Amino acid sequence: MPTTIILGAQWGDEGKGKLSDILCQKAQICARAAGGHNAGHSVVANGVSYDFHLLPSGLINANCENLIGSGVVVNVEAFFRELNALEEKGLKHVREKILISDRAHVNLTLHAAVDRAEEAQLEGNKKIGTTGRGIGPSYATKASRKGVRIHEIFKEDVFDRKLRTLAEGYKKQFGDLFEYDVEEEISRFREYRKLLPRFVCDGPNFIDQAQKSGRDLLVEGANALMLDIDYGTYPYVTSSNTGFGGAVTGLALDYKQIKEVIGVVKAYTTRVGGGPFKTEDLGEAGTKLQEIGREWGVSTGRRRRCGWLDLVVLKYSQLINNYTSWNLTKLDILDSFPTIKVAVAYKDKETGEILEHFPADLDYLDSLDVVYKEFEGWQTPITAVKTFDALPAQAKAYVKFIEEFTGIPVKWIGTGPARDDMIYL
Ligand code: 2SA
Ligand code: GDP
Ligand code: MG
Repeated sequence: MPTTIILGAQWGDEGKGKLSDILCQKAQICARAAGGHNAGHSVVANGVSYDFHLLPSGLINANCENLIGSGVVVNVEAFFRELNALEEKGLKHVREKILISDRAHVNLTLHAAVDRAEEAQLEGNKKIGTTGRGIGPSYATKASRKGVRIHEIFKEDVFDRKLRTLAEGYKKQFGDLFEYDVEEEISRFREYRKLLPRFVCDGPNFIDQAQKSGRDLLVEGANALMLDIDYGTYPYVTSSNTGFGGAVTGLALDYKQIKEVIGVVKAYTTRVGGGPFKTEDLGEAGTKLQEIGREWGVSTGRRRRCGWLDLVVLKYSQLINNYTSWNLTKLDILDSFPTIKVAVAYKDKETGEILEHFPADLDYLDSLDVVYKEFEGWQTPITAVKTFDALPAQAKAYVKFIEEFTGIPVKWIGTGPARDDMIYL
């Protein structure tokens, strides 16, 4: 390694968790830098399927230490719930292998109540379609300097006062839409205050020591670039920096130690929640992708919208994150398609101008046509294929086109959900 960053290149659920699990068999530390318990990863290891929302997926590996970094918003209830769920699946070491940065902000039940109230105020297609986990409100209280950090949980008076002040403010703002019992939350934290100390560390110091001593560090991205607060399809985004920048600030990384930035890209596209999706297929192909790809949310169970791979999005994603390689995932989901479409440009309906860049203005984006290139499908199962050379010619052509178009090499190809279903190039 020593420091490798895994980032989602589209709208999330590309299969970051699976690559993370594979690399964590070697990595000594796995760290989350941003987001919260909205980041659902499903990982299949040794025949067992594990679900992660807040915890890093390095926890499957007994030799890997895990950190929830300073840029994450931490829901303490979800933290313990997820640790219990992993233990119930037979992982015995997890409590010894997880730490939380003292600088991370606390995601409260209060934030989820604000999330619900805010979504309720939005109409129709203006709704963001959040996970309802209070992620946006957590980053809002952080930015407005009213948030509560992990280390403040242990100052009971400060913690209780801050919660009551926040609750009072939101009650004034939302009235009956804000359904929340501050005293109930305060009493729950009396218990957490006893349970949490062993898990809390000085986050930036932990990373500094790890990088200085040359330990292999894997940063597991959450969500994806097109959901980034600055570069995603704003306002239909999550509220953190989900790209390269967020990984660096969320963990205080020494950038000189970063050797690889792997962009995880699904062989087609999915999106959960509202917002633009130029290559969405609302017909047969979209339904087929959803069913074969089992495209529903790990955290909320919501159906994911499905459509074709969009190389305009990918090029834009590359422009922001500067990936060193791609992990192309779920190529097997395309096994039965006679024809596979890929977006290569957008076209201005009025002027006929071809756009190769992703625009900021969503109304303008909405007005554009999509230019597709069609590929012949391979129509044969590829899950058992273990080398690039052994892939069907049509699948190789598809992969090569993605490499040439984006200028980035494909280093990993996912051919199924299990650890072994991965071709390494
Ligand atoms: P939020 O809750 O404020 O972060 O929602 C804002 C937008 O970000 C999207 N978002 C996601 N999109 C895909 N996958 C996510 N994680 C879960 C998963 C989602 C689930 O892995 O399946 O279980 O539903 C995720 N988290 C946030 C969200 O849909 C909004 O569009
Ligand atoms: P993440 O949020 O990016 O980690 O992705 P999710 O875990 O939310 O969604 C990806 C889903 O696809 C999970 O159920 C994975 O087990 C599964 N998956 C990952 N890679 C592959 C692959 O190459 N082929 C197939 N069929 N499934 C995969
Ligand atoms: Mg996911």
